[in-house]
Amino acid sequence: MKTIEEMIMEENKRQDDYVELIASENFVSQRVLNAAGSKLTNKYAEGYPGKRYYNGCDIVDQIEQRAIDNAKKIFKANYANVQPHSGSQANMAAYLSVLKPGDKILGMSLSSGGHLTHGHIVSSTGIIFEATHYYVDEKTNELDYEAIEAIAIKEKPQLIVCGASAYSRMIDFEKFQKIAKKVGSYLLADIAHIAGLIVAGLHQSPLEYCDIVTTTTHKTLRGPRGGMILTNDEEIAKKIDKSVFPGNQGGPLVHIIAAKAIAFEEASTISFSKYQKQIIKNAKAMSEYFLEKNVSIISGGTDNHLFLIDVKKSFGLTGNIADALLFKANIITNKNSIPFDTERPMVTSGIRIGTPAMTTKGFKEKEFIEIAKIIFDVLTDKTEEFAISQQTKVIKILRGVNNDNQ
Ligand code: DSN
Repeated sequence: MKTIEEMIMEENKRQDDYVELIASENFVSQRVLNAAGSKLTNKYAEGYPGKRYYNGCDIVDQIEQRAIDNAKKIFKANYANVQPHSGSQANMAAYLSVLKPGDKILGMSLSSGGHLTHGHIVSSTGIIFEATHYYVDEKTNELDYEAIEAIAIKEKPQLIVCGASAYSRMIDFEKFQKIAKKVGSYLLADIAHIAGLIVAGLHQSPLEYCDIVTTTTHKTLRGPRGGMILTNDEEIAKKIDKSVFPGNQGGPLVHIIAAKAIAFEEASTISFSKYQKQIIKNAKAMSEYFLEKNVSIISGGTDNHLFLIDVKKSFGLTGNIADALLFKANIITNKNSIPFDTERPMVTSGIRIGTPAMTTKGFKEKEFIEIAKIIFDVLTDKTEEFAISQQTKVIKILRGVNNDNQ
């Protein structure tokens, strides 16, 4: 039987041998990795810096305070809670800080690009709260703020969620704020996907417009797997603290909090801003290649780190078949529902492509266009034999670049 250590070595090799285009994944620096794998994992620290339930927390107090200070600095926020174990837990803790079970939330539907925790029926957020949804416009596949306002007026939610997991256009938080004000609801922005772009000033920041902001720390932000909640409202901040601990979690993962502190420090550098700019340039270059080939891109392009291909319309394939074929060519994408998809979520009509991870590995427009060409050829040919024959080319492209995050 293989040991876990052997399996970790195999996973390390897998990460070296595949082109990683899952929009929510990234490769952290060695410093982040060292902190996440440190002896801090041995420590219990229920509570907050200076107010713990156990002794021996003086060092982890300093670490958590550093993570909080770094987060506040990069997001220009008055408050940060760095304890949520994940984006989903950040969302639930944030909801329960200002809502009661049974209250109504209004979020973006999953097939339009929203997240399960924005009130989908299979998520506890759709079970505990009464959830309603808004959709992208059927023609443009972009957010239609007038339509969202009409739904908000009709539904009168206590909280509106903006933010997405599969939406390639800018989100106008100011317009959402106007809608929330009009219907008297709280406004929460889930910036899990675009957090790094916001830190680099490449996307409008929601802090000025939203009551609460949640995020993961491991996507464009390039930190360890985890969540975080931000706000500028002093009263809401107190409620969030209580809702995270003891409301939703026990002891924080202090090794991960240390890794978050390092990632936030890295995110304050000029090289991080350059990296974020390159992510967008790469996504644009790749999507433009596909558009030239008459491939159907949802909403006709991208302003951020990802885009969706309608593989049914473009290649006569379902998302699950397309991502399986690409996997044979050592290219990892994920099947993804597209707006108004008629296929089930395990099948789908689309694939989602993101550039953050391979931009970290050093890919520029040239490499992304080379990969786009291979994707186009594999999905046009449709045979496993052809896909497998492309592996050598993919690995050659991978070996030709240097990771810029070590
Ligand atoms: N699973 C994440 C994503 O891929 O977007 C969202 O939680």
